[in-house]
Amino acid sequence: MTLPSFKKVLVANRGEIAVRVIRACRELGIRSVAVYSDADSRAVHVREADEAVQVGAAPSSESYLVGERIIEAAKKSGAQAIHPGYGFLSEREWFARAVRDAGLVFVGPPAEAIAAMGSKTAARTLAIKAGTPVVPGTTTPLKSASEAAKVAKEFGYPILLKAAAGGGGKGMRVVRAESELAAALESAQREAKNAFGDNAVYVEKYIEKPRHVEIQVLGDSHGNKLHLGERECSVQRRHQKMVEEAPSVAVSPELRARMGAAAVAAAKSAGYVNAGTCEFLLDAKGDFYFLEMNTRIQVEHPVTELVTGIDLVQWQLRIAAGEKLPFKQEDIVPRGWAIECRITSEDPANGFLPSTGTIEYCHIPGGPGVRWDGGIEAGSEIGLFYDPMVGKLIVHAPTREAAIERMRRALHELTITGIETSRDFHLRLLENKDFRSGAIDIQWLERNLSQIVDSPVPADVERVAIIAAALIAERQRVAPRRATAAQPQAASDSAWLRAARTDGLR
Ligand code: MV4
Repeated sequence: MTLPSFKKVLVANRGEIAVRVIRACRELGIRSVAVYSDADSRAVHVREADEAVQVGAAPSSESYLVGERIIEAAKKSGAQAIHPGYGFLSEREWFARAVRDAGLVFVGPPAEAIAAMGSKTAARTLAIKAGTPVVPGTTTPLKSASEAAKVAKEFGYPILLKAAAGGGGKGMRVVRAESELAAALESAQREAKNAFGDNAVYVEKYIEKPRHVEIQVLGDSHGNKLHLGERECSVQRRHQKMVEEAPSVAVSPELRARMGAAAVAAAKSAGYVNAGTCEFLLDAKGDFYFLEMNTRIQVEHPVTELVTGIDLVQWQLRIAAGEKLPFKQEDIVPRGWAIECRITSEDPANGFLPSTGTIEYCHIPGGPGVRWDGGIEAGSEIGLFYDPMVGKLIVHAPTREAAIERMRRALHELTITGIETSRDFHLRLLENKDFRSGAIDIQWLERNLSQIVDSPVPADVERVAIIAAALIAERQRVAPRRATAAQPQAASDSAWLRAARTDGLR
């Protein structure tokens, strides 16, 4: 394998994904250029890169989203390519085009492929042409409620109205009867117009209680395309994934091959190159339906890396530099089980309210099969300008059970103080019997949220007892007489108090 021809790459992002890309660059012998806003001058990604360029004020609309500034920074620093990470400019067709027009390489798909997959109705049309199963429905925007009613009659209620330009569930309405249709269509169109500046809404059959299973695709510029298996992403709240795994308990090798082939076919029809992901709904019967294609590296890519042994970010860079994929589809077999927990600066006890402050102490887990992709350290300031995800804890083990035990162990090691985080919530979630058996769907977390938030973290009860024990032991050590006078005889002490005292003195 030849090394990529890039000598320097600009990383148009911040936080953990910027650090992830910088790491890949360093391993490939590529120099990295970070960009940063006024809020990020002392951020980890800025220090980890070989160079850094300030691109504007704290709001992302004045820094990480200003394409011209970023392209200018790339040219000034002598970078040959720009890696957009996820979010920000990663799926903006105009940015991919502007990078190319500036004589630089966009580390991602061609602008045309981003455009082709950018509209849900266009993506459905492409998928249908490719023979990829899509949810029954239309591929053109609805003109009236009566048109919607006619389509709905074909496959029956409930139906789902969706914004063609949609994302994140905006402009979506479930309709369970014809009588609700007109009002739902009007409000979906209004919401779509406000969110995307486009009121186009189309209709799909509503799939009840499906799983969200997505297929990682990788394609080079020489016509080779393959899939790297699935990720199970059903554990989500308000369209924010909280736990992802690879593989999925619901996907057999045979189903993986069929979903994989369907994803590769959809990618081919869009002229896709580089790393991308096809999202599917998988219903209880085992039928799957293409939803959309994400034309970027995704947050949850590490679980695929761990089970396939393929470094996706390195391959993004190698593909962008013109390299050929050296592996064949049959070489790719998922090994073991990987789980990722997205650690956010949110307070689950307070309705997941974003928590701000300075990280005062930070202990990152390690040991066998544990990976941390983070962008924070002690001293990092967590504000409200950007996404609340501070890092991802990812584990790999031979089986799902072993991976869950490993994640539990690693979450216990993870200590972040100064801000609230989702860490304890993740520990609680891992105790849940539905999660443990894999009996989950896309609404499972929201149905069970309050029960999980209110459940105890068993090992933490022990931890609190030990801290209490240390305090009791210390009090009795410094004031033995008062303790003797005020407390019951040792013989009548509870086993708990005796154990506590010895543990506390250790
Ligand atoms: C659906 C669906 C059920 N039936 N389409 C939500 C966001 C967008 N990416 C697609 N979404 C859905 N489309 C049909 N025909 C349910 C969802 C959905 C969902 C999908 C994936 C992950 C989480 C979700 C949460 C709620 C609804």
